[in-house]
Amino acid sequence: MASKTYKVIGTPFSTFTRTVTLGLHYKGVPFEQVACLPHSDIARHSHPYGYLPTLIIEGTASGDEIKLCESQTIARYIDRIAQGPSLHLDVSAHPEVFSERVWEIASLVGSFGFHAIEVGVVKPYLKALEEGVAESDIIHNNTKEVEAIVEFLRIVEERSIGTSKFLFGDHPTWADFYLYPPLADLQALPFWEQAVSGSRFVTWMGEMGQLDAVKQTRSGTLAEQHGNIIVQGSTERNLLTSLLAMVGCCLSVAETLQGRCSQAANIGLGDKI
Ligand SMILES: N[C@@H](CCC(=O)N[C@@H](CS)C(=O)NCC(=O)O)C(=O)O
Repeated sequence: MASKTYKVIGTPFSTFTRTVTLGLHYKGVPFEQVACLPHSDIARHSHPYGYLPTLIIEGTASGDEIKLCESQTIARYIDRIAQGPSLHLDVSAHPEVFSERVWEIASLVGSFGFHAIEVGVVKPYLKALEEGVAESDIIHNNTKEVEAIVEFLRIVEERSIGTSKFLFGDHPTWADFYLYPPLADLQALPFWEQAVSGSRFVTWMGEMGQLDAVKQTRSGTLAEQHGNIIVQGSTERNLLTSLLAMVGCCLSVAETLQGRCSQAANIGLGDKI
């Protein structure tokens, strides 16, 4: 019987896609990555709502191609096919901590952190830069949004093991792999110090940066591309436009929901949706 092969559908720019590729690299599972945008033909063909990522499994016993979507589903599958190295809490080292905390953080990142960082700060920053607003003004105008990130990180900090190298001990867990991609985007922007100063995330980011899986998934991310904006000068505007298009694609529904919630809040429906 042929062995299974794996294809990840999603641009490296997508933070949820990076969570999955971090897990695959960390566990040494070979895969091919198809770097497409959300709602592109291939994304729509792979995911019922055209989102990223999807994992396509070929070479199954039935000969059928299996498409798994939703990053937490894919994470469970990766754990099943490659049990080690573990991306879970070591309960023998930390019997006092509920192991479900790892998934609590993963879910909080998906539901709140992604929104606070990507919709709240990354996209407005790139948009303002593209419109020619001075960076000092952008920083000044985003104080409230950065405060929301500080609050989110405080929530993560209080639910993780404060004294450990990674969020839940001396090896990374899925919680670290969910939090890292949006924080790596933030680290590329001038809000980073304000957002993390005095928190565990300053050293945590350094520890994460040493992981081979992190190095292997950097290409094509905002952190890498943003470096090009700074050094390339004349191509800056084009690059910004394409980065903005990429972030915009990755956030279209999140933004619509945000708009709907704030309209509802204006007419007093905030607590009903
Ligand atoms: N719950 C999904 C969320 C995936 C997600 O939001 N992906 C972004 C790219 S990072 C996307 O496809 N966004 C499309 C949109 O917002 O329309 C998961 O965990 O896989």
